[in-house]
Amino acid sequence: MTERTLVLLKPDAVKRRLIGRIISRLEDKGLKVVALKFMQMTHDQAENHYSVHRSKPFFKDLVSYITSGPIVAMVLEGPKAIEVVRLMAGSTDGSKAQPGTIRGDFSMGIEKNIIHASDSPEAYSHEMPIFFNESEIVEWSYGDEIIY
Ligand code: FUP
Repeated sequence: MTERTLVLLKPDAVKRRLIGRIISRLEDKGLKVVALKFMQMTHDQAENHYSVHRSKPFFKDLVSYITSGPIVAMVLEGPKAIEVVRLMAGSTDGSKAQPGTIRGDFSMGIEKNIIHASDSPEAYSHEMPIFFNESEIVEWSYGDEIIY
């Protein structure tokens, strides 16, 4: 079933000039970009995005980090897109993430871990409107369904 997921390339990905390489990996897999934005998150957006972690000891540092520089926000579409992008992202802690995953290949840390990807349809429904209006999501077709 085709679904959508919200992906963020975090400030460390942008500062390390990894935007193109990471988007290439996601495109190579067959995921379709349906929305894309370069932006800097506000404090309010960051607190809302990470609201499930509000009571955690790392919350304050996480909010400062995610607002410390520009990010890329994307909505990607594809069959089981949520599960597929989570697999490609790898475990939260880059030092433990499998080589071959985005975090496994590009991160050594748990905070500066390059990428965020929605972990459920409920998370997507919460996260997507923080970054995009419904009108910014573009419905389009490759014109070749064999892509999947
Ligand atoms: P993930 O879904 O893999 O992005 O991970 P979580 O939702 O568990 O955590 C969200 C973000 O909090 C992570 F990307 C990094 C940060 N984090 C920490 O900084 N310290 C921790 O101990 C756990 C998570």
